[in-house]
Amino acid sequence: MKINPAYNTRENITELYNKPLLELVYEAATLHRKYHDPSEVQMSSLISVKTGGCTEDCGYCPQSAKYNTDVEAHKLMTVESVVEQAKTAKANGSSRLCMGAAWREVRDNKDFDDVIEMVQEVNSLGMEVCCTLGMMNEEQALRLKNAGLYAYNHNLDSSEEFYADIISTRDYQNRLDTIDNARKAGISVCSGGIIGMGETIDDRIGLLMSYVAMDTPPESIPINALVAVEGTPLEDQKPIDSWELIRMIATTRIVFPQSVVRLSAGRTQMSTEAQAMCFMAGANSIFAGDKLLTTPNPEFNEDAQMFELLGLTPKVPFKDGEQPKSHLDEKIEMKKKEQVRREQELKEAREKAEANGFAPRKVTVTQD
Ligand code: SAM
Ligand code: DTB
Ligand code: SF4
Repeated sequence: MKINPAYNTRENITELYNKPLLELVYEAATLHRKYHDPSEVQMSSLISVKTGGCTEDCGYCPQSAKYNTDVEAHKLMTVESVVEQAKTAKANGSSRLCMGAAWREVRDNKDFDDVIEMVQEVNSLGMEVCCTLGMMNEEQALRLKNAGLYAYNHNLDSSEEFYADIISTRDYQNRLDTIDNARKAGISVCSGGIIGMGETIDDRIGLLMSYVAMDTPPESIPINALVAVEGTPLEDQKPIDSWELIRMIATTRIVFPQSVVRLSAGRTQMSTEAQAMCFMAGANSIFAGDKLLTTPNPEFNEDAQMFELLGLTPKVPFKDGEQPKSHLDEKIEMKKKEQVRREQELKEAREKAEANGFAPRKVTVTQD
């Protein structure tokens, strides 16, 4: 039951969303127990591998170059430092590592080659690797899949109607196309939204309806509470009430009984009691570690205490699917061969020149 047949229209999902809260949570908890082990919660860690300077204008995002926020732009991290951070996340109980880049879309350049290597390396640590790199085409999705990517995160954020109010530099269909490309490449889909941006309840239901309309809904659905960051157009949005988040999580759990529902951004403002209600309502994943991409998140040890208190255990990797194999990447291999060929040519030219009595000239070979 990937989509609950009892709740697959706008009308009956709205009715569900508006049920008395405890009824809604009870129904969600009951279904949750049928399809999942309620004591298990997936811990996923985020690394912002490329921060800030993004050309998009997503109204909620501190990484857009259009807004004046405290986020400093950084170029792509090195493969080594990503692997170091991944090891720490694994040692702290995370089974999944999600690498985020402040890109509008993936480009076929050296940075993408490096991301491919990051995916290979983190997959070889035995973690589920997820990326969120903006839009991508089918060929790029396949390269990521062959590198060992497990999941791709690409949020629809809200309803199609509300989308244009928060983003003008791309449209909803662009997002749907990228999700489709991930799906076609055999990558598990992670897609969800944000509440607290000024959207209506209809918009929240509209987000869920976009997933109901898919042949296969996302395996993983993150529900974020807006982190209102100074300098963004949504800086003055009031924090949403925890009850609204609990209601949204319970509704998502009931409509998509088999998906993983992630209690995502916004946990620093929530009490342990409110988070406990989210787990009761069917949330079975969190982002772990003291930072999301650029904003704070509870520390590993705070979450460890909460897990202990609530009797929760971290989910082990690859419980819902096989570990993908990392294959050699054709493009990177071709580049390496080309580099070897050019170095050989230069060596021969130097030897020939020296044999003819010319002084050697210093030449540096750079890789594109
Ligand atoms: N650039 C890529 C993209 O937009 O898909 C990947 C990174 S982007 C930061 C990933 C997601 O983070 C967004 O789709 C949005 O749902 C979420 N996000 C960004 N800023 C947020 C904020 N201030 N509060 C809550 N969620 C946020
Ligand atoms: C998702 O749904 N939430 C995460 C992850 N996917 C990439 C990102 C939350 C970002 C919150 C704002 C920030 O830290 O920059
Ligand atoms: Fe760029 Fe992603 Fe932020 Fe939008 S959400 S501005 S695409 S980093």
